[in-house]
Amino acid sequence: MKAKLFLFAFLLTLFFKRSKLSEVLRPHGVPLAKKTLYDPSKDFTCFDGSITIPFRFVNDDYCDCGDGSDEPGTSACTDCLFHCSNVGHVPMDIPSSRVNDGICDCCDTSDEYNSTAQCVNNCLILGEAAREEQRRQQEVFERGAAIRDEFIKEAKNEIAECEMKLQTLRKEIAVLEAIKNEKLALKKTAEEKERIAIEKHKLKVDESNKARTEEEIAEAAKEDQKLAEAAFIDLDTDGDEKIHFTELKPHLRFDQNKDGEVSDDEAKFFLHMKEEMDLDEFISVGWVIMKPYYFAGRDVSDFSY
Ligand SMILES: [Ca+2]
Ligand SMILES: [Ca+2]
Ligand SMILES: [Ca+2]
Ligand SMILES: [Ca+2]
Repeated sequence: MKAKLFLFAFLLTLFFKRSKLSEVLRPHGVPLAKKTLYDPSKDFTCFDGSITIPFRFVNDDYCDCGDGSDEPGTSACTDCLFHCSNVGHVPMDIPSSRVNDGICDCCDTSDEYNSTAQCVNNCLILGEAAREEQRRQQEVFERGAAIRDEFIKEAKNEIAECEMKLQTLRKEIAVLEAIKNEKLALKKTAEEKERIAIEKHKLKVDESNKARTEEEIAEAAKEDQKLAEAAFIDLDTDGDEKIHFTELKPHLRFDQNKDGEVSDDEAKFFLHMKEEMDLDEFISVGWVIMKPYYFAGRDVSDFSY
């Protein structure tokens, strides 16, 4: 146990000796960055440029400069900072009012160089603890970083896999699109063929209907002529192949004013106001006027010819 304590004390002493060697000489309380501003071979000019004083006035515990720059290592000036080098641990700036105030603020005891405070330099122990904590945090960080890297790697793999699936699906979509377009083209062609066929059929039906209608009209005209011829024979009572108006007078169906007799004019009316009419003229002119009167009160289907 004693041997271990001795070894620790020896290492501590060795460290401080090395630290002292590596520490750059400068006025008390001056950070390394401001070392060049304090040149003992020259008079000292306050940082604010207000006055120049002999260098021995630096850290003489009397505040000469308005900005306090001549007293970096004492509490003579208010609102100034004192720099602890804290070799072995982290450097620190403390308010200069804490210099020689009897309380140990800097771990290297440099703030209490002229006081009764019994400060112990524990920078190495604190520094080691801080470094240990830093190492621990670094390890935590590295473990976290490794986990994060693993996650990133997995995510990248998943993304790559998804990309491949996406590519495959896109290819399948392209194939299906092509098939769809082909089917649509076929459908369109079939529909066009169907449309043309329907058009042709419709045209044929129309033509057929038209032909049938013309045929029916011709048939009806023929039937009507037969009726006219039969009526002519019926009315030509003396058989001279002419209808004389007197041959119409006995038929009361031609009594247009319904006075009980067929007048001469009423009879001639059906003969184009002439006295007589042959068959051809009767068919083309007379029958058209006469037909409704001829069949008045009679059923055409009963009429034989
Ligand atoms: Ca001074
Ligand atoms: Ca102090
Ligand atoms: Ca006659
Ligand atoms: Ca009459």
